[in-house]
Amino acid sequence: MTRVAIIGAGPCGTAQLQAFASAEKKGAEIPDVACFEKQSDWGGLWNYTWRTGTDEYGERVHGSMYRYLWSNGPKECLEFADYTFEQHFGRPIPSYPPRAVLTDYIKGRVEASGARKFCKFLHSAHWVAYNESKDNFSVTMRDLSNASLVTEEFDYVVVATGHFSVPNVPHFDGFDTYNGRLLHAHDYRDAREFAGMDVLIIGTSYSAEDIASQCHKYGAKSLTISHRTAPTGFHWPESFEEVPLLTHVDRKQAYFKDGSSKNIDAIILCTGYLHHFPFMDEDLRLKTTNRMWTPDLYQGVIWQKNPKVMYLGMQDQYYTFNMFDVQAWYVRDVIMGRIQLPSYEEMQKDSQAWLDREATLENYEDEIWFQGDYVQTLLDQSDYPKFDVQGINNTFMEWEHHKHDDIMGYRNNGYRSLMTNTKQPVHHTVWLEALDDSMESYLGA
Ligand code: FAD
Ligand code: NA7
Repeated sequence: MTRVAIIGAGPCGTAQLQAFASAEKKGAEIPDVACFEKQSDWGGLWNYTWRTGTDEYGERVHGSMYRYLWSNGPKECLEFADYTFEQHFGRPIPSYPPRAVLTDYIKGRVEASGARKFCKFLHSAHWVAYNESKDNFSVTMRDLSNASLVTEEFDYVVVATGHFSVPNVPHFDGFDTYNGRLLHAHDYRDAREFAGMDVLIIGTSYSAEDIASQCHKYGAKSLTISHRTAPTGFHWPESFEEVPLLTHVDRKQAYFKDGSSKNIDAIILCTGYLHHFPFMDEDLRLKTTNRMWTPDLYQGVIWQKNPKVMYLGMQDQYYTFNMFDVQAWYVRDVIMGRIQLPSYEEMQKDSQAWLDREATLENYEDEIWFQGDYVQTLLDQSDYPKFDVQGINNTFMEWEHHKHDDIMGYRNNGYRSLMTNTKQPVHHTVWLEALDDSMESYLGA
């Protein structure tokens, strides 16, 4: 029987499990599937942990999520087509749920499908190598429960370990002797730590805008956002300032490229993450930056140099959960022989066309339509329930406009579900004043 190893049980790995479970439910004979997850439960980044650095087993802590995190995009853009929010929560709920609510939703679907039977928790991928003679893979796992190494053979390997976990940490002169708190976003956990402080944020993307907003919400004295390429351009509150790139620090004084300087109590490096797969043999290892089209992956998922290796969710992400789903359904159908892959040359040619288009993208609107077209391409090729991709693109446009109108207030909007067509309510409390991020508070009237 064909054996499939899935590495990681976050939203991507659980999407892959859901895809197989759904085929099984429809009567298909599915392969022998095993999902290896280094945490003690599924959910990926959405499982909050207070830990930073290494965990109780000496493994690198995967989690980058922090307390009080609310979705930074409308849930209507990530909704599963086979399991709606209304199905899970029994009624329409507001559009920007806090972390616990999204975690409950992700876990609820895969729990209901009975896919837990495929999972081995506390198993960390250690090494994956291709066996030329057998045309299969030896997958070595570290069983964290008893610190032993276990090797099994598989015909396919699906890598679903995410790419927002291993921090990209630049160095700036003076960091060695900086007299304040210095950390990367990966290790940021609680905004209250920064109450009353003058905080410097390096970077201008999602982590920067959300962590800056959080620090403001929970009482930071001032926020200074330092950019390498361009300022964010959002209408920030008065206590914010956007400055060019940091040049160096001297004790607690931070100096910037325009010659200005400022006394800073804490520096948070919101400088992104590395695609890091140290457990994959060199020939199988994806090497890419965080971008809209990842090279060497046919249809964004198939490792062209050895198409029995698949990578899920490796793109920079506007679309998330439902994109992971269409990827997982496509991968399932390749593995189950329902989709035939073309030659290496044809795969390369197809990828090159996407890369050429990626090079023409000028702004977020172009990027959203690009990713929407990609999602549609995969959606057309499997039996994943059809959904209105253009409608989701339009919701993304509204979201971006709301952010540019009011960065502190965009989460106070409600959108129409593209899956159920129901307009979702606005939250009972405006985001800036909603300090309690529990599921009970969010779902309360
Ligand atoms: P992950 O969620 O990272 O899951 C990967 C899994 O693989 C983890 O469970 C991990 O333990 C496991 N793993 C890793 N290495 C190994 C190994 N060697 N062996 C075995 N298992 C391993 N998306 C949104 O849609 N909305 C948001 O609001 C949002 N906010 C975000 C906020 C932050 C701070 C971050 C970092 C990301 C956010 N995202 C958001 C994007 C996020 O990437 C996706 O929502 C989603 O978690 C990606 O799923 P994944 O399965 O690819 O990766
Ligand atoms: P992103 O989106 O990859 O952004 C990384 C940011 O870091 C971006 O603004 C970069 O600036 C900046 N960066 C990277 N290296 C440097 C150096 N050396 N100096 C200064 N600035 C730098 O990562 P995020 O963490 O924001 O988002 C990842 C996910 O987490 C996302 O899905 C969210 O939902 C949460 P650039 O524009 O390239 O000049």
